[in-house]
Order: sequence, then structure tokens, then C-alpha cells
Amino acid sequence: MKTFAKLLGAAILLTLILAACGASQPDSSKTYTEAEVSAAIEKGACGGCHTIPGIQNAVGVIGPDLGDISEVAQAALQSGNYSGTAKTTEEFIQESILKPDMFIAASCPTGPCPAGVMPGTMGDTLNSDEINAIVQYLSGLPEGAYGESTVASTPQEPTTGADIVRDPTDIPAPIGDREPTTVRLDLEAVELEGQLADGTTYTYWTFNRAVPAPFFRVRVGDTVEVHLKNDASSTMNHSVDFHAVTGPGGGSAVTQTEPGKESILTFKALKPGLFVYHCATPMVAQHIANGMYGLILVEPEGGLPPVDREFYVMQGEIYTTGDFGSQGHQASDTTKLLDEQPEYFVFNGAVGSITDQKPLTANVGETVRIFFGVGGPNFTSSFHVIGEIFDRVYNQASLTSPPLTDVQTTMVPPGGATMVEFSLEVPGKYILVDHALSRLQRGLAGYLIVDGDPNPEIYNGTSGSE
Ligand code: HEC
Ligand SMILES: [Cu+2]
Repeated sequence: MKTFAKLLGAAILLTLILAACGASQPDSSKTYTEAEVSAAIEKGACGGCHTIPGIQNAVGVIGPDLGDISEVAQAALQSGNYSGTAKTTEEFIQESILKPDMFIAASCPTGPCPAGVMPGTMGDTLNSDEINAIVQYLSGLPEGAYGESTVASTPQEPTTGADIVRDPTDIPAPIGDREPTTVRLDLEAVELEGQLADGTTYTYWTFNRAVPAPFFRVRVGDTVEVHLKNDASSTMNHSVDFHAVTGPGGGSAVTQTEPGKESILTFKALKPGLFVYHCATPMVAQHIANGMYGLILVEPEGGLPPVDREFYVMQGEIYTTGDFGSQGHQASDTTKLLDEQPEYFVFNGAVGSITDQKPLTANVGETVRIFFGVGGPNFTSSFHVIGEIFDRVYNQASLTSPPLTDVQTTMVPPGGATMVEFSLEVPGKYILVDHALSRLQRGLAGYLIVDGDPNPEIYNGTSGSE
């Protein structure tokens, strides 16, 4: 009954708005090309949630299959239960894009349709031409217009985008010894065109414009006040789930945020540890793959033992339409995402991020600590530094258990982290890898460049290859 009242209210409101400003009717005079339709659907990210026959990558599992939306629309219009203002199939589809809250679709592939998932701001992010293109395509006009897709096979020109790589030294200072207090953390969800590799760009979804998201540092017992803003230009709702939170959804239950809005979450950091946080808006795997993950360190009482240098590295996968190495802008590929077949594996968001662009640097005689996490969304990392042995591994990022000592490779699951420490005895270039080394060929590598005098007693040799 409540839902019905809400629907009725929404319908009356919509009628008033439409009457006041004159509804923009779907324009059926123009015929849109396949490229225009695909671009509009990609911009609206419809394919991340909906299956849309004939559209590459539109194989979503959250929303209903839109293949039969004309029949759905006709049935609704004739049912007598329909409370909207549409008279035609086209108007019905347009209305469900612009006012999704009015609609309760019959069912979604995973069960009852989750409410409030379809972004309510399509009307702001898509222009009327783009909406018309989608409406025309979904309502089946023009009849059978588009055959085999040609979009992916055309070779593309190299593209350039923003630098989204988080510097591995971008870490706040240790908290050390203080009493618990209240700490404010600011997050902003921003979708932007970033450089994925040489000549290749990708639409990242980020917290604060970089991947991984900011490294946060609080103390056990602190009260943490998180402000999550979703940039007005976003196409998606976004949210945040902190693994350091005790409470529903790790905070995502109260932080689902529409473009242009802000949510506030307060939680008490009950346990020390190094915790992943990530966006938790459906399809969650897609939001994570697109870059929405980071780490928060909850320091134990008194802080961590001091080291000379700390670094922040996270591993993720990227699922692009084009093969690894393809030039130009790459759309996200939902089929590959659901099949867990990434084209790229990356540290800190992009190929070359912490090798050529922003390597880790240190000196012989120093101690280093790496905060390492896996955003994923899917692959466990066998984290290893070639040429080093971890003196201490805080297994599973537990800071209350004694660390493992003298470890070669440590396993870090998606949504998990580790803290490793070691001292540097020999200068040279050390390579951070996931020891599942095929991933090195797909972009996954980092450098730790160590300066200092040679130490032949520990490492020496003459190469037979010269
Ligand atoms: C984040 C996931 C998501 C995105 C992105 C999304 N939708 Fe939806 N959509 C849904 C869900 C879930 C429903 C069912 C919700 C409901 O009925 O309340 C829905 C419902 C619909 C419906 C009504 C379907 C019916 O059977 O009644 C249409 C039409 C639709 N979406 C079109 C689109 C188009 C076009 C786009 C892109 C411009 C889009 N959606 C983007 C999740 C999404
Ligand atoms: Cu998100």
C-alpha cells in the first residue's frame, strides 16, 4: 500500500512537472546510427546492469533484460495499474530512464529488482539526443537496423587522459601515541577519463581522482566521520564499504549517494588492522574494477614500530573491450568481468604506474614497510618482491598477531591486505610482482629502486652473457 501511495505521489508530481514545463517527447523523426546508440548506452553505463541484445558488453545481471521492453511497456500501458503519463512505448521507455523510481520492474535476473539502483539522474548526464537514440533502439526502431557490430574491430588512434596513478608515497604521517579522538575523512567519487597504458585510456571511477583511493590513517578507538560526496558529473550512484566498520554493509547501507549529493557515515574503529574499503553500489564488481578501492590503517594503541620508509600499493584488474595493448579509448567489458577474464592487471591503477612513472625509492641501510592490498575484484595476489625476503609479514594484515618472519611470497585475497617489512642491504632494482607471473605480461609490475654502495659480501657475480 505504501509503495502504491508513493507511486501515485510520484505520478502526480511528474504530471505537474510535465504540465508545467512541457515534456520533451522522444524524437522519432531522426534515425540514429549504431555508433550513436552504442555511445549513448556506454555513456549511461546501461550495459553494466542491463542485458541489451545487439549491444556489445551489455550483459548486466542487476537490471531486467531490456530485449523485450516494448512488450513490457505495452503490457504496462494496457494493464490499468500504470500510473505514469506515457501513452506510447517510446514514452514509457523514456519515462523509465528519467524517473526510474516510478517503476518496479517485474523481476531482475538475481530475483526481485533492487530499489533505487538505477541512477535517477540519467536526464542530467545524457542529453536528449542520446536518450532518444536509446529509446529508439530499445523500442525496436528502426526494425532490425543493426546487424553485426563493427565497433570493436576498427583500429583506434592512441588517446591521452588524466594521470590517475596514486603515488606510492602518498601516505599520511604516523599517528603514534595519542588518545582516541574524532577524525573526519573526505571522499569524493569522480568518474574520469584516465591513462591506462601508452596510447590507451579508460573511464575510471575513482575516490578522489586516483587509484587506489586515499590511504587513511586512524587510531583504534577513534570515532571516524566519513563524508562521501558524489561529483555532479557522475553517471552512477556511488557508496563506500569500509572493512574497518562494524555495522550493516560496512557503511554502504547509509552511503548510497546520487550524483551531486553527499552522505555522512560515522563509525567507531573497534579493531586495529589494515583494512580495504571500496564502493559497494551494484554492480559492485564493476565499481571496484573501475578503480573504487583503497586502504585504511587503524593503528594499534601506541602506533606501529617506526621504519624509514612506508609505501602504499594496491592490485586490481581491468576488463576492457579491446585486447591488452589496444590503442584508444577502451570501454569496460561486462562479459569479461563476469567471466573473470581481465585484459589488464595493474598496481596503482595503470600500466607503468610504479615502474617508470612513480617507482618506490629507498637507500641501502634503510627499513621499508609496504602496505599492500588487493582491490581485485577477483584475483588473489601472490605478492613477492624479486630479490628480497620479507623480514616480517603481518599475515592477512592482522596487527594483533605476531608477524610471520622470513617469508618469500605472501597471499593476499581480494578485499584483503598485508603489511610487509624488510631491510635493504644491496643496491639495485627490485621488482614487485604477483608471482602468478603471466600477469606481468598484462601490466602488473612495480620497481623498488635502492641506492647505495655495493655490498659484495652479500651479493656479487660476473655475468656470462656479456
Ligand atoms: C546501476 C544499474 C543500472 C543502470 C546503470 C541502469 N539501469 Fe535501468 N534498471 C536497473 C534496475 C535494477 C531496474 C529495475 C528497477 C525497478 O524496477 O525499480 C531498471 C529498470 C529499467 C527499465 C524498466 C524496465 C522494466 O522492465 O520495467 C528501463 C527501460 C531501463 N532500466 C533502462 C535503462 C537504460 C536505458 C539505462 C542506461 C541509460 C539504464 N537503465 C541504466 C538498473 C540499472
Ligand atoms: Cu561506485
